[in-house]
Amino acid sequence: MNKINFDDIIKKSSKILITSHINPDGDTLGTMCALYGGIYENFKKQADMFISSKVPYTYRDLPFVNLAKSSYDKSLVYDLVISVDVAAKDRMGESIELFDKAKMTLNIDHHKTNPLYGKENLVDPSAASAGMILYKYFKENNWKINLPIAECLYVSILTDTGGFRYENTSAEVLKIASELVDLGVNPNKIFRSVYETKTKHNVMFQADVISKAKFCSDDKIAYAVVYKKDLEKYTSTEDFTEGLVEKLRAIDSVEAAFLVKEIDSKSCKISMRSKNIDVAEVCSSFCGGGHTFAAGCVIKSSVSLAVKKIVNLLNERV
Ligand SMILES: [Mn+2]
Repeated sequence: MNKINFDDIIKKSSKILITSHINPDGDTLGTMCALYGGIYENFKKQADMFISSKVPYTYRDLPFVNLAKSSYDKSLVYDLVISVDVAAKDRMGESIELFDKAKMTLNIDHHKTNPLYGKENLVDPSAASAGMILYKYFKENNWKINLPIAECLYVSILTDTGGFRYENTSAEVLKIASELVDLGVNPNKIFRSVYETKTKHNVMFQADVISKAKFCSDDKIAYAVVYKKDLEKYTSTEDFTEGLVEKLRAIDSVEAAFLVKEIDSKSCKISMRSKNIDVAEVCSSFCGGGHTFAAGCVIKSSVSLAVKKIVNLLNERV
């Protein structure tokens, strides 16, 4: 990981924007909000925050998240734009224009497929979440971490380790989580807010999608499809597909699972999970990427053709 002098960059910048990635998750939002809080607490500077959509229901309690906006004046030139947990520039959504125009850019991420697109890059693929990288930077550089900042960092780590269950849950992850608890974070309160407040509609919707899942290669591959018309029935900001693909991967025979979300008749979004197969590599065939056992991509084809293409690639690997 590069050694950069982020403190100096912040001191020199008066207009700062922090951007999360499209379809925001707990890591990108938690890291963005922790950085917002950190910059305010330590430098008394108020950064702007970009979110591509409404705040997902799951993260409604995250400190500072309601200050994030999904539109900024395109003519603005920021001194500094920081992307967090954004694996590739095109995952920024509309903030990419502001990123490209900024005088300085910093890319804080942990995806192994990250091409180091920032002028400065703080990228560590061994980190369990982008928030872990930020926490370590805060500690090494003696940033004050107050309770709201600690809560944001905790959400980043909690969600990217699947609630401290995935293979990236190392001793270091638990040590940092414990340090955040020492700072006042209440694990039960955050767990309930993030994981145990689904609406009835979401639970019923997920049960319906799972019940229609398909299996192939002796049940080593599982997949499910969410059609646009089904998702449109729900107007909530809740992410109706969160956790779905993990449920398919949990099936004992399954080696690789994927969820296909129809965007329109010619494109669909894929989330892929595996137990041993490198799905970041599979997704990179479609210009996507991510982590070894959790990756995603967008395929420019109908749902049925996308399913065929992925099953073919996975078949060679299971
Ligand atoms: Mn992440």
